[in-house]
Amino acid sequence: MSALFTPFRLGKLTLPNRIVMAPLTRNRAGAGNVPTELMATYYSQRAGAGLIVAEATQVCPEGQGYQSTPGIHSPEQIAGWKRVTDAVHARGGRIFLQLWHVGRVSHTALQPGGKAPVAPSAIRANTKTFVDGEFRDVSEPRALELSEIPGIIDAYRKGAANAIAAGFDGVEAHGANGYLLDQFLRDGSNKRTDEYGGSIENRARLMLEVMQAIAAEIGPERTGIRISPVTPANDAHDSNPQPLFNYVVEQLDRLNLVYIHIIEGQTGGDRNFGAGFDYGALRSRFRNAWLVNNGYSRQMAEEAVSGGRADLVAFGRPFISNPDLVERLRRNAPLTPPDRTTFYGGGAKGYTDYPVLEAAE
Ligand code: 8OZ
Repeated sequence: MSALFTPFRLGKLTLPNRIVMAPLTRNRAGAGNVPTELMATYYSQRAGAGLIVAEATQVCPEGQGYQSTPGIHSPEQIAGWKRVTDAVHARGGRIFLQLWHVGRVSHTALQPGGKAPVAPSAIRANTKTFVDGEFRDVSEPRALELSEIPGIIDAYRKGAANAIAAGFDGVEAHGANGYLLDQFLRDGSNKRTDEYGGSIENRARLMLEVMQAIAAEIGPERTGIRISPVTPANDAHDSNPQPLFNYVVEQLDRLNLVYIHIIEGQTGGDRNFGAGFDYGALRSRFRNAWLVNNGYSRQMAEEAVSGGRADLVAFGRPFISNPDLVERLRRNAPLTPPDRTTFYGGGAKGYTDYPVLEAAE
């Protein structure tokens, strides 16, 4: 039997297979950024995944960077997510929530009071966001005051507590793709001169304090994190990512987090971007589950798991257009290609209307 279809113990959960649904931004939250019944249908259709990681979800209003992304900071949002987790559990699935703060990747039109987005330093990112139905350059951010950092950490802690209240099996902090935690890590976006900037230890401090707070709140066995060491996404860049991420992973290991989810290369693009980066050096520093992602085919995933390079493999776009992706991979059946025009925003079209295979004989 293929290694992809063997069970895996993740904290207190037993995943029936090694295939994870990656977090996917779909911009379909309702008024108040509340998860809808349609979102419950979408996720429950994908309950065959070994684990679903639900889409990036802001932990506070300032953490939002794109229109119609869900939150996990209001009672209505918690209730909306409860419908989602109930629907997934009713179909036998397991689901984590990705906790998000976009930092500087935002627009004043999305910020409370129309204020500037927050960041480690007042450096505008060379990237765009989706707001009022169109792509626009992100706004110039302001640097967070040292006195505001505890509030950021507390927002993640509350987000984790709210996620558990909403019935999630755990959370994944979004430490990747040039959002707030990644902005602090990298010397391209972090020019601070206090204890949150400068040395590797200082730049990693916010991420590690956030993870410590989440793990203390809900347990390390329910706490994962996503990182993307070499991605240029959202203008992320660092002069020397290898020692930075060696240190980050060593410290995450000390927190006994349940998994690290790693985007290899350029997010959603070239896997060889940043060639020469030694991912094995990271893995050897971490004892718990290693979840890999970025453009994996069935065969690549099979090789990664059977060869021991990874425990779990996340698929993104294939899960958009194949709700029964696990069953298709099991049968080596053809995959439906996704329609990019319906990725972000809209309703059921391109969301809950992709077909499943006929029942197997
Ligand atoms: C695509 C569009 C908007 C956001 C990420 C959360 O890159 C995202 C995202 C992806 O991690």
